[in-house]
Amino acid sequence: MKKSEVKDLDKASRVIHAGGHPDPETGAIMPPIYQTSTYVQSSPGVHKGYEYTRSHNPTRTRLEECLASLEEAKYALVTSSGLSAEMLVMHTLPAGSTILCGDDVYGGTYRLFTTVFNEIHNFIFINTTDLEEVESKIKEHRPSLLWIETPTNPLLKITDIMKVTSIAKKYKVKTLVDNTFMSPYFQNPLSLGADIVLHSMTKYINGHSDVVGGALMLNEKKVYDKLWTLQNSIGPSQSPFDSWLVLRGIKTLAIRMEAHQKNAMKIAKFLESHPMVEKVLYPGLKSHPQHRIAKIQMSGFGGMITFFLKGDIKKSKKFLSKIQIFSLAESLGGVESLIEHPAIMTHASIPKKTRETLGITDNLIRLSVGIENVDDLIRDLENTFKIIR
Ligand code: P1T
Repeated sequence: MKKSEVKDLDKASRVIHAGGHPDPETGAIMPPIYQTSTYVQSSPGVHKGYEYTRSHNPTRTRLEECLASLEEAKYALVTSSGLSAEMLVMHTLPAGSTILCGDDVYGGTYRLFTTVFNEIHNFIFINTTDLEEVESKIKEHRPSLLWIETPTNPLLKITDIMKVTSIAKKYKVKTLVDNTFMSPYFQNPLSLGADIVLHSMTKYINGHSDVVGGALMLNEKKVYDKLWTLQNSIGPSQSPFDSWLVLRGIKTLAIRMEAHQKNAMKIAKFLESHPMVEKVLYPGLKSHPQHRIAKIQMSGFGGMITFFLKGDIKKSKKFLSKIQIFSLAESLGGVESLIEHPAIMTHASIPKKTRETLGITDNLIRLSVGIENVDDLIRDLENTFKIIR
């Protein structure tokens, strides 16, 4: 299909066809893995658009084309990890910039900002779900960038992207949205007013827990050029093989996301009615504090659930050690179900006091619901509750 024809397709078709033209040389329906570090030039400086794989690679270019299409963006840049994408964004800002960042973000993001880039920039953590707080902090600190994760990791707090970006625009502040939890299938922040979208491709976009990768999508050429120059100069480009694996994984993004959310909805309701559960956080539940916003800005509720067990750290540890089908591991967004303890695992780099203020307590458990048979998953949870009772 021609690029112009792919543009008009539904997202469920674009995940398959964007960047998916047959190989011009052989007609191969699957993209070749251009596993090469360099490209032969016919005379110095004369080449076919590719000079060196750190700078460009045809397999990666196809993935970037697909990602740009899914996020309705002009440009996409694929990086070696979600965190390296974050690093590139930080380097676009002049030294001494102020960044207003959501207070509940992935622990690695918090670590990057508070132990690496705190030497260069100023970070102020705020509750981005509170619009009055956002406006007053923007007025007070005049930041260069507003950094939002929505839904947040691990508390699944939801920020109203349209409202927050319209406040930011009033003060000429750019907004970045980390869209990892929703994937481009369920949420498109650029169309809601954001300037940059970031993904850890390690999660839903690849979906098979066999690649680490990141991506940035945006519409502004000047910022894209800066990001590309930084990537080329610093070096966190993704390998051709990993880009190929993501191109393979992304083809099923639409059906995977539908399956994740169908299972997650049932599990969230099961947990909500369970006597050993104190509280469940899932954007699809009516009890979620921002359920109304979720329904408006997302086209699905995703596969992540956070719940509070009735009991202490000992009980939580026992639950996590005894469960069978859910694997005890960091990460999320793969076809298999994962379970983890944010306070000990993914968010351990956040100081205990800050964690407690946010509500990341010792009885908080995070589920990444996979696409297995949902009755098997519920039985697994039920059995584990019985064991720890
Ligand atoms: O792991 P990496 O590909 O570098 O992506 C970092 C990252 C960025 N943003 C969000 C919202 C994330 O959740 C992550 C990584 N998160 C985990 C590994 C985790 O288990 O939560």
